[in-house]
Amino acid sequence: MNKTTQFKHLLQSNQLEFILEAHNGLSAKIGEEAGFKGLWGSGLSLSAQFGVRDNNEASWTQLLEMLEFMSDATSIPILLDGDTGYGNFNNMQRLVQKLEQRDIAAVCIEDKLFPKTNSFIKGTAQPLADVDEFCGKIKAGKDAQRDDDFSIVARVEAFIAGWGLQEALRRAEAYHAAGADAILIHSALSVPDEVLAFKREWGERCPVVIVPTKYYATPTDVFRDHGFSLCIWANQILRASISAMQQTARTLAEEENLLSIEDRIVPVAEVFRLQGAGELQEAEKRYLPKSTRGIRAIVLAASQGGELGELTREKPKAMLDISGAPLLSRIVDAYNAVGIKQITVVRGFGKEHVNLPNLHYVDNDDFADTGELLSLHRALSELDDSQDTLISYGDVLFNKYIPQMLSDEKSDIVIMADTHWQESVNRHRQADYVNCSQASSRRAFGAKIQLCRIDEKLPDEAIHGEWMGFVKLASTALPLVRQHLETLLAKQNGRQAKLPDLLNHLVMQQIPVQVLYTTGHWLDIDSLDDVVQAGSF
Ligand code: SPV
Ligand code: MG
Repeated sequence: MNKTTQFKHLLQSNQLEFILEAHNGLSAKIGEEAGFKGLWGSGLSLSAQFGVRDNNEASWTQLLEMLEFMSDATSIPILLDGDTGYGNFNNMQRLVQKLEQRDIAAVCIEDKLFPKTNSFIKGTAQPLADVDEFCGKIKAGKDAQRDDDFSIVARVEAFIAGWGLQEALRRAEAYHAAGADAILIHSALSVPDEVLAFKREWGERCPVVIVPTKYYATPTDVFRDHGFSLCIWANQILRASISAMQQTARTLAEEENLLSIEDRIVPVAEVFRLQGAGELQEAEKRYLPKSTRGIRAIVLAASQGGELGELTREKPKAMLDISGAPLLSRIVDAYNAVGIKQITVVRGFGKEHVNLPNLHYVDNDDFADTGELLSLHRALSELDDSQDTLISYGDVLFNKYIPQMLSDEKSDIVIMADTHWQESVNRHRQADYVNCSQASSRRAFGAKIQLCRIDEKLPDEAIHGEWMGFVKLASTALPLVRQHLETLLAKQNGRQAKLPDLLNHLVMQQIPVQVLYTTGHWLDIDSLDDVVQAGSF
């Protein structure tokens, strides 16, 4: 429903409605979230938030800019406190046009002289507008509006200026006849006597709006019983924020630390929520090219690496010192070198030692009796499906061209295999060998090679290479891979399963796993000998 129509319904509903003061996009949004069906663009609050007086010191176009933010931030109607209309009938017409353009539902103008003064500052000394001049302004405003539901509220300041009920009624009658959609009857008394007397005489001629700032002690049911249409809480959000700001500022100035403040203020996450940061993140997934979103890495580093004996008695393998820097920091450097800086590390054994900065840590505290797939699952549970993901091990050093090749490859699931696998065999260690749709050869160059099986125990004649521990999952493959990962983990011994088990499972499900062949430029740290070699890697 149009905001203008929403506001009209508030004015015309047969119950007392409430609108809340707001003075910027944030307060407007907070008002809407609290459940208000409309907002009051208070002149006092708007000028105060600019740090100026409520005397038309801020120009009306400056107010308009802020109203645009308020309107954009909300879906409920705004009634602008338009003071005196910022000039004569001509200025009023332009004001109405500009408000309609910004989706402001209604404007209230008061029968005082420009520049006005807030009604609570020496009200009785304030001159009132000439009735005929003010009626012309109302008529001009009504003639200027394009939307039939745009409302003009005429504010009667007769009580404020020290005139009595008869003057208030005379003015209200004239404004109503000039086309005003409602009358706002204002009073500076601490009791509601003036507005109640007015309403008794006025009856139901048109909706009546009140601002009980000074007669706040009056029970709201009194207003209901008298048939008022709209009640404006005109400045309480501004005042509440001033209290909070003053208290916080003073405490910080005195204490010079955040300790007694932090728990009394909203977390920055709440600021982001109010700003709609989540919506932007969703939009980025839809509209940004994938390359711009970047690629991220998961490093599986939960295991102790017991084969290194004394070296890994306390620290896990990933934190082994390699020529003055931990192995993990060399891995991070290689990723960083190709622009990958979002790195999630799964820790387990000796996790307190795995503490390099700028990494996202996920813990697998069951590392002693679980396998890599559980670690991978822990990491993926904390990540969304928006980014391509490289997976590697915390004990494998590599040249930066490896993550580069994997990122450049467009297929959904990609692994890398070293065709110089026989050299590894010479070192008599266990390795994950791959059998593929095609061996590496000049003829195979450029062809899409698919994984057929990955196994430590392949017969030599079936081996096409040694898997180097890298898997790339495109963002589009993540939901499917998650699903299969969970299926495997749920199986008997699933919690001990390793990455090759996942790859074989995917192949068995006819999900293609592409293989990129390469030679060398990586080092799996499995022995003291490897540690020595790593120094010159
Ligand atoms: C305002 O909120 O700016 C008003 C109401 O005009 S009052 O301050 O009570 O005059
Ligand atoms: Mg005002």
